[in-house]
Amino acid sequence: MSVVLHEVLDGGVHVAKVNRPNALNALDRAVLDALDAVVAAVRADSGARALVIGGEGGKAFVAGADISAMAAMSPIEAEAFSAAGQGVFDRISALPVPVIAAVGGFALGGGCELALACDLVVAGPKATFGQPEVKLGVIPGFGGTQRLVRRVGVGRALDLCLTGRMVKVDEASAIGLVERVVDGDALEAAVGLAREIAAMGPVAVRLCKRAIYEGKDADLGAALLGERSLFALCFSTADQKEGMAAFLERRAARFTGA
Ligand code: CO8
Repeated sequence: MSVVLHEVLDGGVHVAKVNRPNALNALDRAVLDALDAVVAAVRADSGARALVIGGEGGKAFVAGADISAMAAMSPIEAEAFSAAGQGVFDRISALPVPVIAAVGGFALGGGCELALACDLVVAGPKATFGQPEVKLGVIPGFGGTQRLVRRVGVGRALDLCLTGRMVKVDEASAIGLVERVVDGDALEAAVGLAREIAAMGPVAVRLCKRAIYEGKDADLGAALLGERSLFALCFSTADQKEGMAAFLERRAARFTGA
């Protein structure tokens, strides 16, 4: 059985589930490689509209990097493992389509970092986040110190990383770690959100994601110029013509992604 289950639902929604429930979906090299293969498949699929990442088994999204695989690592091996994880998570972030984390349980250490690498986090009632690495005598190594600070700010990132404490879903939502809290199944809700986004103009969705990421760390003037260029680029698409015509004709748009 594969350590990452990958399926493509109708409408171009890809779903990947980390599948090591007996180890609470801990990330070892095989899982990282399998996630990377999913990312490559999504990138190669011109019909892809979104990727949802979840964890199998109900109890955990991902409970961290695999501690048994790390325990005896040399510094060189640890650096290579960190680089491998950072590389995969960077490629997840860089996907042109939206990536949604479906967190139904523990998202700790590398699991919290995986959620942070996604564009949106949908969390169920039992979702629990944290960066407990200090309890193990190490620091986050899959982007946690950097993506967390960018997401929740310096004070909150320090609070989480220095104490290693676990954060329940309400606090995670309040500090901006989670975009949507749902009562039911996080994966189902994340797929629903992916479908909602997939119904929008596909080129516009990609360009919107690009505008936000390319502009967020830039000077406002340059960022607005970038937005203006991407806005203008939308007018080269059939989707812009269809979307606006459909509005004026009071009917649903039929986007083709062209
Ligand atoms: N790695 C390996 N195995 C794990 C992990 C993990 N991170 N988490 C859980 N497991 C395994 C347990 O060992 C146990 O296996 P077994 O049944 O064979 O004994 C099984 O999953 C079930 O776990 P528990 O019995 O512990 O379940 P509980 O309900 O009692 O507790 C917890 C659940 C609280 C989630 C607990 O399992 C826990 O604290 N897990 C570890 C969480 C953690 O510390 N995560 C951070 C790891 S470090 C990290 O992610 C760094 C990322 C950057 C790496 C950089 C590269 C060098």
